[in-house]
Amino acid sequence: MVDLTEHSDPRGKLTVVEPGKEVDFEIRRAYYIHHVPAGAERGAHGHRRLRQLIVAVHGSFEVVVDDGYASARFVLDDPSRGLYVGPMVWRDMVAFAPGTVGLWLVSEPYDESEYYRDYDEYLRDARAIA
Ligand code: T46
Repeated sequence: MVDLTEHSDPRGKLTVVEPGKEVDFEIRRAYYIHHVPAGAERGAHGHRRLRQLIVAVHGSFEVVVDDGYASARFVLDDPSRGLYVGPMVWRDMVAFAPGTVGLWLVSEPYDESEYYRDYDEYLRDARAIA
């Protein structure tokens, strides 16, 4: 988990993500997920190269990460903290609260060939490089 720089004053809070400070990669793309129906799950993939910071800017959800050997579950419910996820990690996003907006800041342009969508293929490669 990464603590983000927060500026708080009587007008509210402003949270900053700046390459070289809160993240150590160049941010080349951003996307956000919203209007997630109750019970929907997203993810179920890994990335070969992509690095990302995930922030629940509103609401909450959980991210389950798996490196091919062990898994861990992180609750994202604070817009001043992000979850860094590196390459070769399988991830699932679950338990979205109603109205949640999740922000992804990532290191690469969109490239479908860079995804693992098949867990067995991911597992084989993840274990081969470990
Ligand atoms: C991730 C999770 C959290 C694009 O055309 N451009 C984009 O930049 C992205 C991210 C997606 N798309 C298209 C590809 C699919 O037709 O949007 C559609 C939904 O994407 P996907 O099925 O990959 O959605 P998620 O929620 O499973 O995964 C996405 C990201 O792909 C992934 O990197 O970490 O959000």
